[in-house]
Amino acid sequence: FRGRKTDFYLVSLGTRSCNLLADVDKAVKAARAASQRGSPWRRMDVSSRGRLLHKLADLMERDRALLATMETIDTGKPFLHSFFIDLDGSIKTLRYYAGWADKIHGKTMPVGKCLCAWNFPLLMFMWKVAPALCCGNTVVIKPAEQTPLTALHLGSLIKEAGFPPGVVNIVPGFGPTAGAAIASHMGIDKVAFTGSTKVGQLIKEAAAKSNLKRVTLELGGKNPCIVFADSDLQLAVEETQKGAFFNQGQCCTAASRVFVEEQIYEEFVRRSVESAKSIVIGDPLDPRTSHGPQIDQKQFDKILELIDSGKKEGAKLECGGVAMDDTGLYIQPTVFSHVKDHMRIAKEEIFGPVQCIFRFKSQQEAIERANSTEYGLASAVFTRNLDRALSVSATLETGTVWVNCYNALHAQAPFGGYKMSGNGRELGEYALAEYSEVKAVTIKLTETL
Ligand code: TXE
Repeated sequence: FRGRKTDFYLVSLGTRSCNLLADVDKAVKAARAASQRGSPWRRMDVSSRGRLLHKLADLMERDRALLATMETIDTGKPFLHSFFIDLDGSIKTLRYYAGWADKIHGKTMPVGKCLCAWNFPLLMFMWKVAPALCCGNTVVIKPAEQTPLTALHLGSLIKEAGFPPGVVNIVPGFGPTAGAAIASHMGIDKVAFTGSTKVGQLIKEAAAKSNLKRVTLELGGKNPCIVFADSDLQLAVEETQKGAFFNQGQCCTAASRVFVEEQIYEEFVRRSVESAKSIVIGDPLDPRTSHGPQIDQKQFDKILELIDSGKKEGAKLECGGVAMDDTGLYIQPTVFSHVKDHMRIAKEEIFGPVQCIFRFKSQQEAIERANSTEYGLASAVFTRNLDRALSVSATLETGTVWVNCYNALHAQAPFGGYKMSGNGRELGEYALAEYSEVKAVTIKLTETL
């Protein structure tokens, strides 16, 4: 996969990168024109809008194998994951918002007298585009430069479904050019971004310096899992490890800090290592594979450098820790035990298949250490005690808490981060507010009711 993938995306991007600013401008103009008063998109009744979103979901179902293959070629994630997880999630998100299209309405309230804003290419596309279209907006999308294939194919499906021209505009390109042009464009009202915290800061700055466009950000995480001695041990081992290694560890929700109560620590580590060693690594297009390569050389090098820092700082490398010999950008699933909070692997987002296991003594200590990070995206609690599950969930400073499960994401449930993991919420009813303006119209009545 190394090298071959690079050739692929240069073919699709090469001819476009020369005039990106003009392309972004053209896309914004097309989106603005498509949302003009009187345009087919503005005139379309809300149930037809919902029907179009359903039609697009039908076309994605028709092209499911093709889209899953493209997603695997772009990202290196195993084909069965693309087919069952990414496609399933994208189609469900579309159908969920298709159902909302005719249910968005204002509220009337009586008042007294007064004067009176790359790791999952397809899913990220849908998490943003489906609620935006559901609310009647027009959109400009820039897929990550590493992974443009599925977005481009979706462009043709959007046309085939019958969305009016200009409603969805796809501009593949690089961050500092196309991405920056979008963030500072005067003709864009809102930007939704998924990526690194550093770029999230640049986007907010550009938004503030241009037209104060609204910004929602879904950024990094250093997500804690707290495993109590009273939990179902095998379930906790399996879920936290899936959380750490899913998508080759390239998840903003990766279970990157696993805190285990001291009584079960050694056994938890033993079972985690056994499980990590049984993972099938290989060609992601082969359906038997459960672990593919990393996305690109830059990420690959960053992960190995962080693994090295873990060894140097004194964490115990239990398994993995190295690349597979010259087959591509593959890194063996890696487990570190005896990780301490001050180590780089405990603080920085690794974005690779590295599980870090910590030991704790008391509930209070586990909560404090879990919260002592600049991030606040997701967390998990493993216990059979319902009271404890609820009270610990309430104190964790993260937008999502999973109890006795991991990565349980649904189109209906809001997703987003506290602190430097981002602003705003995606999915569920909450996302609708991010893509609509609220207007209060107050009418003075001449007759009292
Ligand atoms: O991200 P970037 P990179 C984290 C993860 C990873 C690190 C770096 O820790 O190791 O970020 O990854 C666009 N203006 N996540 O370098 O640079 C770029 O084109 C506007 C977490 O790939 O943030 C791409 O579309 N846009 C994460 C997107 O930003 C710009 C997902 C992501 O690239 C831009 C990915 C600019 N100046 C990485 N510069 C998650 N939250 O899941 C770049 N971009």
